[in-house]
Amino acid sequence: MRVVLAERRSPGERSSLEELAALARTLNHEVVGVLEQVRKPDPAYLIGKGKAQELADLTRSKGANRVVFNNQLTPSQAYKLSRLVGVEVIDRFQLILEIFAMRAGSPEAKLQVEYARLSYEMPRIREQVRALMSVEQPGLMGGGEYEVDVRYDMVKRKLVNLRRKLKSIASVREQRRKRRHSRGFKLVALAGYTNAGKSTLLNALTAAKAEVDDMLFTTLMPRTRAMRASRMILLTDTVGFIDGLPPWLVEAFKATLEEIYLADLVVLVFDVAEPLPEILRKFRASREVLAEYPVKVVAALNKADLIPREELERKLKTLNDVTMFAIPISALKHTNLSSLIEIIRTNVSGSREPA
Ligand SMILES: Nc1nc2c(ncn2[C@@H]2O[C@H](COP(=O)(O)OP(=O)(O)OP(=O)(O)O)[C@@H](O)[C@H]2O)c(=O)[nH]1
Ligand SMILES: [Mg+2]
Repeated sequence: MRVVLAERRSPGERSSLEELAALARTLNHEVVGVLEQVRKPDPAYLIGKGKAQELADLTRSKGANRVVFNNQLTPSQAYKLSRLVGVEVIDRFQLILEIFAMRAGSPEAKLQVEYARLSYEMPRIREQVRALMSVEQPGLMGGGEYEVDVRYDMVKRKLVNLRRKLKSIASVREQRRKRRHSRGFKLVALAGYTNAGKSTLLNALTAAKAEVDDMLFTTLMPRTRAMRASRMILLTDTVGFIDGLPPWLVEAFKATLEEIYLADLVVLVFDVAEPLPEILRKFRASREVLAEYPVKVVAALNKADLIPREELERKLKTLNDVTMFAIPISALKHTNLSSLIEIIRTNVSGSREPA
């Protein structure tokens, strides 16, 4: 699939087209063109009319068969855009949903992804059907309303059903956590942005053979293993964070994310090779995700092997100002893991009691 990426942003807003490109590559899409515009959102095309025409020309000249917007599109915007550019137009969240669907191996993951997909669709059904009807069969609006209702009810019923199943999965997970706690195990969650190296770290510290890949969202479902150095400490690898996740997506993955929230300790894994402002931004955003939960956090500055010593020390100094424990490691090269293990050991003992 050949894709053109598009982004609208407000003045002063940071571009995240690079991340969108990484998401697209994860789906095996080849990025053949990029278009960006700084302006306020336009109700019709999101970008300006002229820019939309430019997008159509770019898509045609590059022979692209899909356009991916980094912004959320209303169904009517997506519809109008796709009529103008002549190929399918989707937004960032549809792209993420497709990746999740591709990665979802277990029945639990499939349920969560299905729930997320329907939650995305639900508020759009009315507008979607209307947009279709008004363009193609203007006379049939009356019948269309009936179609909408049927579809709406069906999706609603499915969502209720899925929610029930997800609840029971969450309670199975909860029981298991309680059992482990009562047997004296300490639970440590590896969390952090996607591609930071969480699974590589899990493999380095345990006997796990979790899949590792330079793609986003390789891991969807938690995997728990005993730490080699301390058999009573269980490490859990989790789904990665990404910027701007809508609440419905977080809601769908609630059972999974609870492995993070309800751990005795969270090891937040960062890619220390990224620029410092980016690391700091991700650090703050991750802390925000965890803010509601009284869980202890240590920061593992991973991929230290990729940067020169001076750069690492400079970053470490800044990060030590914002967090108590920031420790540089290389999960890949097994560097400094003993220090991390020590920090984990000290911080899980005497942490909160099982719920
Ligand atoms: N150079 C270097 N690369 C690393 C290190 N740790 C992980 N990587 C690479 O970073 C990429 C992502 O690693 P993963 O362990 O899959 O990352 P993750 O956080 O589990 O990612 P998701 O499951 O996709 O969210 C892979 O290509 C790893 O080989 C490290 O310490 N140094
Ligand atoms: Mg992973």
